[in-house]
Amino acid sequence: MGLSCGLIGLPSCGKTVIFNAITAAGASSYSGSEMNRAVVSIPDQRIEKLTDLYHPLKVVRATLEVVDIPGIKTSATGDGRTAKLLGNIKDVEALLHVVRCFEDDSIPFGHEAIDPVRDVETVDLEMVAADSTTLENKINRMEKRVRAKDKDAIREVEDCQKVHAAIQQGIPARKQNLTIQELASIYECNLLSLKPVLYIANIKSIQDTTNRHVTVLKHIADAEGAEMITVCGKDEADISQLEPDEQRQFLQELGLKESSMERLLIAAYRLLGLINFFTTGKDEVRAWTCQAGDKAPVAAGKIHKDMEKGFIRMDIVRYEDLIELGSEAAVAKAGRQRTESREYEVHDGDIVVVRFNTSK
Ligand SMILES: Nc1nc2c(ncn2[C@@H]2O[C@H](COP(=O)(O)OP(=O)(O)O)[C@@H](O)[C@H]2O)c(=O)[nH]1
Ligand SMILES: [Mg+2]
Repeated sequence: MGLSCGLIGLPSCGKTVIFNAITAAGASSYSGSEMNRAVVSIPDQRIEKLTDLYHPLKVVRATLEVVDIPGIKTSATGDGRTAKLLGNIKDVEALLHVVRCFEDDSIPFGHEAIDPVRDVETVDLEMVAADSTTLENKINRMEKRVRAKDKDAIREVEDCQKVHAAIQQGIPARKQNLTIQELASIYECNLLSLKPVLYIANIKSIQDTTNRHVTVLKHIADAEGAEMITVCGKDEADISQLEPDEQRQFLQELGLKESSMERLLIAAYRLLGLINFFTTGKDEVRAWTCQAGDKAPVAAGKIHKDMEKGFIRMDIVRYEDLIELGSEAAVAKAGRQRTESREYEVHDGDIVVVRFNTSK
């Protein structure tokens, strides 16, 4: 299974409503009983264009797993339930942090006023508290090796202690500007506060795109170099119930191009550092997912392990060239088809044919 991202945030900030809107927007399949989980398709206009060009029997889009992680509590009690919730955060690679930016007295929130600063801090502190314990456990486990003057262990523990000290001051690991060495030292801890975050400002209505709470949240996001997107979970959930044609008409009437759920999924995908490459043909047009920076054999391995093992070369047509010239043959004729070897880093939008040797 591919990568997954988790919706987190205080109770009643709108996670489940947003989850429902997301899963209705992308064809979904459910699994798991305790938490809402779904595998959703990532919208990609290029797939539609490629489909028009090839009229394939089958189209396969890129997917992402989205998990609705039920409420982090307002206080760090460290009880079993909290531990379990935090454990669920461990299993996702990126966090979609929903922050309530809508006022509505009829929906209890456990607070007098809406306050994104307080809410983000509360959630960060929960994660930081869990990380503190995780780091302490690791440091304790390594004590023997440190006493035996194992140089690697001493360095690793020093790194962990440094991160731990900052965590004790309430600074999430993702905001600590850690070096590659420090990141390697804490890698196995899988710290919650190190996971990349996309902030989601949940607003009252799709038309009222901003308010002072959204502005505050944007500042928080900017300060840590994170992205923020604004959605109205409730309206989006309603829209997602409409037929595709009605949806488009509805959005048009509001002067909107796309549903914010599409924006959200694309942003989540980017947050995970993922890119798409394609394979095309009469049988199938398919988007594949790899990490930005993956070399050609690794990307080929996403299609089939044998392609990675027996990798010879990759023939590539750029999506833009194909659309401009209209066919692979035309791209080849124009001399724009490329052949790349093992060291090539696959680009977003590459249409590939992998040449490989099965006897290797
Ligand atoms: N007005 C308004 N209400 C919302 C919005 N998003 C969620 N709600 C309402 O807030 C309540 C809590 O939402 P829910 O998704 O269950 O929160 P969760 O605890 O984070 O999963 C529900 O009654 C929703 O209908 C929104 O964008 N605008
Ligand atoms: Mg919920």
